[in-house]
Amino acid sequence: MKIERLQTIVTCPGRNFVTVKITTSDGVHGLGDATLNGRELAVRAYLEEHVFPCLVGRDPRDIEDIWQYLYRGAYWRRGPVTMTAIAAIDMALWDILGKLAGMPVYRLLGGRSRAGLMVYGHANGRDHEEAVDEVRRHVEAGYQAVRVQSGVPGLDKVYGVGPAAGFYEPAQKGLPPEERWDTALYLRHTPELFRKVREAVGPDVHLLHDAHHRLTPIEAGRLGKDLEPYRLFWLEDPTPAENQESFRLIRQHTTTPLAVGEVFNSVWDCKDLIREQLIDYIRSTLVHAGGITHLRRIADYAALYQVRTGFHGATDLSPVCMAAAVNFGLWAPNFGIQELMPHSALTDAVFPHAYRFDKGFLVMDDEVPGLGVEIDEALAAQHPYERAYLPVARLRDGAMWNW
Ligand code: KDG
Ligand code: MG
Repeated sequence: MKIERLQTIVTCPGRNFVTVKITTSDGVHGLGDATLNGRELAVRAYLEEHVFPCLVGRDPRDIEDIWQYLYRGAYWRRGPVTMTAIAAIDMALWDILGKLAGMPVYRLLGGRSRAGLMVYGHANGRDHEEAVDEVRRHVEAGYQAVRVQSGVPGLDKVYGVGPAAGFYEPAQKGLPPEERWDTALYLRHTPELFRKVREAVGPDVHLLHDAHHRLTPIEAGRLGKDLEPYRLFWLEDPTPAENQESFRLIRQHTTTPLAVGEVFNSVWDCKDLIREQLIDYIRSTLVHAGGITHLRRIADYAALYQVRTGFHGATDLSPVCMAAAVNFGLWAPNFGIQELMPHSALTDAVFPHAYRFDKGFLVMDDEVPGLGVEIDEALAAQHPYERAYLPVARLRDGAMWNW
């Protein structure tokens, strides 16, 4: 059996997605997500110009060798574009292997460790009251874990909060929008938000929060400490993690659990964070960190240090990635939680999938072979790519800051 055809399918059913489709000489095909928000066409070019020509004629069952060929063999290692491209190929090959075996991918990984993946939804409010209402709405819908983000008085736009209650999609058509940021205002208002939410929903709901890289380590330590009375499930991306050592300072100041990694590409980005137990959840996900083959290594390494998974699951991770994440999470013994930001009905129509939300969990019917996701190519073609970017952030004096 050989890899015969490799394609990218770029579509914008409301937001952009890049999908890899690999077809074998036996007519079996597999799908992989290759979406890198705001840099979609760089991954497509990397795949089409530099990866696809090298894979035609190879045995699609040699997943490990193909992974090593694309990683070690490229000489230039890591980086978001490379690792997203490798991830897409890897996912598609696991999908093919599952279809060949007539089994879901989680069975090939070692079988189920659990019945379903606990997910967290997004409660976004333009102010605290709206955020509290959104948390209540999620709890009524069955969520056991809810991420809470709120507008900050004095700031026009804040990460995680859209123009209407609930809905939030950060990527915007056209060129990158600019947002103003003020750490002092954010630090003043956020503990109060969680005081109100905890008071409204009681002790049992898991509450999460994403600081989205905005703080310095000592500011993050202070926020973690101020949030301790409200018993968060996690505080995410408190500070940029290029410098893994900086998390030591945060840990010295707070027992609020920490989650990091949605922008990581490989185990090398989180090796020290895990080994020194500076984090509690690793958020790297299949599409941006080398696919199932590499995430399995990261998860196994993390398990040695009691770090659990908490994979990124925003709308820019396509249903192909989510299907892979569900398979992965059904297996991973140290699974922690999965982010779920539901896709639009149109996106779900372009990518029909076997996973579904059920009372706070993502579940999948038992014996769907492969990843359990397909693409409706005719519908995808009706929604061509539209340039879109994530926003950028500036401080009040105009200097660039971390978005
Ligand atoms: O593409 C970037 C988004 O996925 C990211 O900003 C969302 O931080 C995010 C999250 O936790 O979902
Ligand atoms: Mg995040």
